[in-house]
Amino acid sequence: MTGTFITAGPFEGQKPGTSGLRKKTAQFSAPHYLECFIQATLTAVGAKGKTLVLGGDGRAFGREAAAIILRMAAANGVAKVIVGRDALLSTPAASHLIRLHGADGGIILSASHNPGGMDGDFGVKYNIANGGPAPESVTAEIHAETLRLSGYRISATAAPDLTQEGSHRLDDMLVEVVNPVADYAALMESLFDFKAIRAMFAAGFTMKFDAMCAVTGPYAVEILERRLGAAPGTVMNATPLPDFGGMHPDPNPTWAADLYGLLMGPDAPDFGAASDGDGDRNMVVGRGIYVNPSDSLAVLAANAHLAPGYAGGLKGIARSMPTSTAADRVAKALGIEAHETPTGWKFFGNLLDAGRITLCGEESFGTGSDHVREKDGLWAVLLWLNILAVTGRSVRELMEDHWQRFGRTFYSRHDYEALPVAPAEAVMAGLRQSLSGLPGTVVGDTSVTLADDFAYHDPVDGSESRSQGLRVVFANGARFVLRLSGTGTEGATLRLYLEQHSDSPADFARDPQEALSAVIAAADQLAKITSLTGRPAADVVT
Ligand code: VG1
Ligand code: CO
Repeated sequence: MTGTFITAGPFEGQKPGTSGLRKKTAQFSAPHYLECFIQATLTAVGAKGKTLVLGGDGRAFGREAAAIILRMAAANGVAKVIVGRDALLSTPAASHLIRLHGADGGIILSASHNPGGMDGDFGVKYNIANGGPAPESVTAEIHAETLRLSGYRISATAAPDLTQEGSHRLDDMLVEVVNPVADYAALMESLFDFKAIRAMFAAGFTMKFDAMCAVTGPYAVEILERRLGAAPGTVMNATPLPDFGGMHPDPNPTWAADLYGLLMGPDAPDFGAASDGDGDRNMVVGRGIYVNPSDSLAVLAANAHLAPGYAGGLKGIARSMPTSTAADRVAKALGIEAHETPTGWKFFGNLLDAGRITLCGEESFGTGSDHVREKDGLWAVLLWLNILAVTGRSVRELMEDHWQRFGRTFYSRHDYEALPVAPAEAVMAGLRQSLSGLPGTVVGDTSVTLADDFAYHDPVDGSESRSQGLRVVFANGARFVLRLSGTGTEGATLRLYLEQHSDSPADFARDPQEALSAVIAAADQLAKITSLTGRPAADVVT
């Protein structure tokens, strides 16, 4: 060990949530706060002699944090760090670099879909050697270390200039500054039929991609405009900004309202998509038609074989528990395994590593495959484009074809954001207490068949994860799920997930909120959301 030991900490509350540790930027950048969390991470995973990947989504404090982490890595005996130029790496690109270089792990500087800037959020996530988010066993060890430590080790040497690609030294440690886009773009080119997509653009196909002033801008410009020939200007908000230009980089109809409005309006292009702060989420919109993320996973699974990277078919499909069952119906038709995991990408890692699944997804605009170990926004957009190019169908036609074949699974998520903690916990506690008595209870014109607190038994490593969300299933196939967000930094966010399947073509054109109205009412009756929170309606509906 080299460098200086600075006495500091421990800090309470450095417990990684659904996806790393997220706090207000002001808190993360306060003296010793980032440093103590990084020291806990380096100690917990054993840094000496290791190779790490480092990068982030360009939000405020990212470059400063990268410089601090490099000086700490050197002082903790790390052998080599591969860093994206300007400390930029999308989350899927970081996952790919870890795998490509056989690195031992990586540190991603992002609070993902949370707003950025000095009055926004910052985050740090540790990924393991498979390229995926650290599993609960590792994050628990990091958290335990945050409470044990008494300071951190840091080199006095300045970090190298991260604007320059190439090899640098920091004391005994090698720092390799790499182009953040090149390897990722090559991976995409190996998976998809770029020739067919290029021909589709050349024939007049139009699209808009909203990078939301976050990390996907440079990736999308390189891939969509330069390599695939989409018109210049196809990528909107293409320059990553420290505060994301004041945007909330969460690709959904509420926060990507400009793109959404464009696709629903008279001048709509053929296709629209958006990504989030760190590039792992995607929203897909066709001309006049919104594609629900759960449906997107199902449609991609049913058609993935049309892309060269998946021509051999799928091994299996996994979805998070609150994600709709639309993908299960595709798995059944394909005769492949279907898995249901807790919320958060870390739970897909073992299934992907074991070769049990090829595609996986979450209702929260996350879709991905075994090409990396993170969800991947641009990957999903390219798979959609590949399918559109090969079939010649529009997004609307593909959706309607899908519903004809598999039925339509109406789905919506209602978020009650920034609630005071007490009423949010009261909603959860109240429903949890009533679960055992619910089966058989008549609600509206149906009755409860199953009510539980979801527990996951990992079929690969045998680990158990309890209390992953309250779910209530009805005799008519409707279902609702209730859980608290693990990515917020203010109060509590309650997520209500709603689903109702129909095989009747007469239903397919129904508005989802209307088709779900009975299960929405049932959820409020059983969970008492309106009365306990005093909120008449959700803040964000997707
Ligand atoms: C949310 C989503 C979850 C997703 C997670 C990280 O978590 O619901 O599906 O994996 O964000 O996404 P939560 O605990 O707030 O519900 V990202 O793009 O913010 O890394
Ligand atoms: Co994200």
